[in-house]
Amino acid sequence: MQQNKSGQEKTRPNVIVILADDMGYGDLSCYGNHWITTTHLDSLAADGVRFTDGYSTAPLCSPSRAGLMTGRYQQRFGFELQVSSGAFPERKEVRLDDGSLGPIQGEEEFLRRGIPVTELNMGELFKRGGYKTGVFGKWHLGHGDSFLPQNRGFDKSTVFYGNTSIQYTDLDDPSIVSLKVDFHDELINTAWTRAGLNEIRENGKLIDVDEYLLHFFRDRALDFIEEHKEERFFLYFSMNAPVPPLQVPRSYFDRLKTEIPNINQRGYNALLLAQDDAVGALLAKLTEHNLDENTIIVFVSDNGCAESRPGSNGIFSGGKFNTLEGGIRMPFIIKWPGQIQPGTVYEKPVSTLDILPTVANACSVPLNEGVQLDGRNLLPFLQKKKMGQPHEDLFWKIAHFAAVRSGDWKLYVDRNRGLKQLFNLKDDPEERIDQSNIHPDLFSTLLEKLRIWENSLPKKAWSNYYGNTLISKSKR
Ligand SMILES: [Ca+2]
Repeated sequence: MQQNKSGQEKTRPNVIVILADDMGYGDLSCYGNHWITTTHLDSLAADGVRFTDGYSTAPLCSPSRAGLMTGRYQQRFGFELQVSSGAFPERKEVRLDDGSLGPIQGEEEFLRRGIPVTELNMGELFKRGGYKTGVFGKWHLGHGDSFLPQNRGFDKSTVFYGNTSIQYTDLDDPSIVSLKVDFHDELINTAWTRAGLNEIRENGKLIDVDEYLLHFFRDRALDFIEEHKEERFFLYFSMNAPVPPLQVPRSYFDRLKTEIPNINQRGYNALLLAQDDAVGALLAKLTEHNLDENTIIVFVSDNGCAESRPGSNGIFSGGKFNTLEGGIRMPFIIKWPGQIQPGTVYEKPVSTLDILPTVANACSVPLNEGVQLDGRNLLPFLQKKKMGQPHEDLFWKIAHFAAVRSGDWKLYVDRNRGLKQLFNLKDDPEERIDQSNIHPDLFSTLLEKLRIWENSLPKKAWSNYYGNTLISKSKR
């Protein structure tokens, strides 16, 4: 083990950030899923803190990941929208992630999209701070040279660059159940394929994968822990689940035969179980090497479940693409033995922005000097050393959607539909009762806060068509 002068290296914890793709608030049993028991993810909550009001910074993959990885509102560097969705952006952008037809944009346009090098992500910070860094799974933060994981702080990367990659390429194999569950399945060139950007690359080199992809990424993450068990490591396990294309090992599917009669719902929940077991394998590996006591584990999802899918956003309205709670409120858990009291339930609003400052602080990893983070170190709040709340306000903006969360109140904006609404999330978590007329002063205060925040942002660095095709299918 490397030791520095103070011996500090001995106690600096490892960090594992586990990200789910499109998992809804209600998909884990510790967040109310009654169909299945997600034993391992629930155990993280039992051993650490479960956030009831944890948010991602966007209801969409790339921008949400840009906020998570930098600890800054992604709009601060123009990263409001998806970097790309097509497996073959060099041909054309046939469809966008919302399912709508987008303008034709060539490869040159896509190559310039990503997190500017002036912003440091968690991989870069932890590498600088003396950690071994690895990312396994979905990247989706740009595929121009300067945006690739191997050029942005990750010692080891086994990833696909695009939005989704098929879990299992042999569709005739009876051991895997493949189900078409929503709009995603109709995306030409982006779903049910592992081509173009969705091929698997190890440190930038194309590799063939015959295994079930989630298990392949799990095993690479396990290898990474094994390889660096004597050192300090930062592991970003960016799982390609439970997002469609929905393919799941039949053993999981059959297990739910009697409990869940609906085939799509059964398949989706089976995938949640497979995902939970992948997390369980990581936990077992930590225990095997006696690393569990000195490893911080963060689990969160990047955005809510699309409303067209058989997943659950709990009681919330909306879902992926919009800034109603269903799109942005996430299952969010942190386990840190010895520092966070087991079984803590924290109810004040927190954000994926907080992950970077929290883990960097825990590991004495220096931050990007001169750059103001939007996230806060959550530990003093969780340990009740700091009273009050980490955030007075949280903001969202994506295409025509925006929102502000301020205490129990939420301003919701859908500019395409001319909607500006005020909800009290404590009494009305489903965002049904607009109180803008009952509390006009508060309403205008939040509108003004949003205006000031939006005015503080630079122009977005690129535009995507963000249509209403699917949003119009919204249950509201
Ligand atoms: Ca996503």
